[in-house]
Amino acid sequence: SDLRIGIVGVGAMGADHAERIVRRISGARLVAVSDPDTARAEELAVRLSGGGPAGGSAAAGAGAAGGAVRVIGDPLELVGAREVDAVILASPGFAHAEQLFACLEHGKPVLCEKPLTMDAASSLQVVEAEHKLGKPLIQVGFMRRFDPEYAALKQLLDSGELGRPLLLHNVHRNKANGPGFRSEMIVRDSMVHEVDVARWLFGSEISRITVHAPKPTGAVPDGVLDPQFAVFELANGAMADVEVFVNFQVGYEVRCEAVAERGSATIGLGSGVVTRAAGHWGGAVPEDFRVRFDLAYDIEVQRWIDAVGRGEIDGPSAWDGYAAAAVCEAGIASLNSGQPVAVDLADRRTVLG
Ligand code: ISE
Repeated sequence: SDLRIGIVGVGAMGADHAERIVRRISGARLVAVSDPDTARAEELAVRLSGGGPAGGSAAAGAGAAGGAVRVIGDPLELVGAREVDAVILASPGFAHAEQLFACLEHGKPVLCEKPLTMDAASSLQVVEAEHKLGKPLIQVGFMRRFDPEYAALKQLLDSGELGRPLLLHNVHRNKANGPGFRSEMIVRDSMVHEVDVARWLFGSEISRITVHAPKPTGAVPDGVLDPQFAVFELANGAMADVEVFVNFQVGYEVRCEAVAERGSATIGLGSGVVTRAAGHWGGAVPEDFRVRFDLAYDIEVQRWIDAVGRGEIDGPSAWDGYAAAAVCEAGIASLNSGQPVAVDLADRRTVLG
């Protein structure tokens, strides 16, 4: 029978996941949502109750394929609710720690959007609490691992065909973000993706990070450092550079080139459909991550649902979330000091036994 999903936080990402669960994912059904903005939660619940692609009202939907979606004010009550089998956390990062502990307490599998938590210490507590249960329940929403282009790049590097990977060049641009998206968030919410990508592609922890800030774009308020340019030094000797620019104005662009001993490989060139017309040639630039990583999210969530059904997780773990948090914490320190900062990472074998 279908896994009954509750979603905490129905802003851009949570609402996108809600649509995905209702319209595209098999083996799962949306039963509850929670959001501090009750009107937003109510609107979504009404729109998605009943399930099918045509949508329908909550009343009309009762008894239809998807069933009704309940709005639960308190996110911790949603986590504990009897009708919720598994949880998607799409709340802001600062709310994650408490909600993750509630998921662990109730034994509920959880797909937690990044960042796992706001700092390394609380992320490590989450890792330890999960480890004590003896069963992994947490998957972190590093969706790029499920993007077919990133997955192909990973496969190519792992095949050894290009020899040993040496360098990774990353570009990560957003069209725009609100003035509330401060310098630390650019590290913790945006650059965190490259942190995970570098660790994952190269199969090594990041041991040192330097985050430089060029003179900011005029598109941000005083005090916000955008763009940022970071260098990661990995424990295996490889290095990665990252440009993160979250107010690029044009659209969403994520690119990555891996350089190995006998070749290089680039993904994210965005040359999907190229048209030639009226004296121009070109294609579209995606508006944001929901468009660019649409398929990655679908694959991520479907594989998560399938794995939860088997009592497993099938993706980035709480440890991956913790390691990324430790790197971002060092990254924020580096942004403030202008100096390289060593990453303080607990010993994996000591923590996980
Ligand atoms: C957002 O939260 C994401 O996760 C996107 O992938 C990233 O590009 C964006 O900068 C973040 O704000």
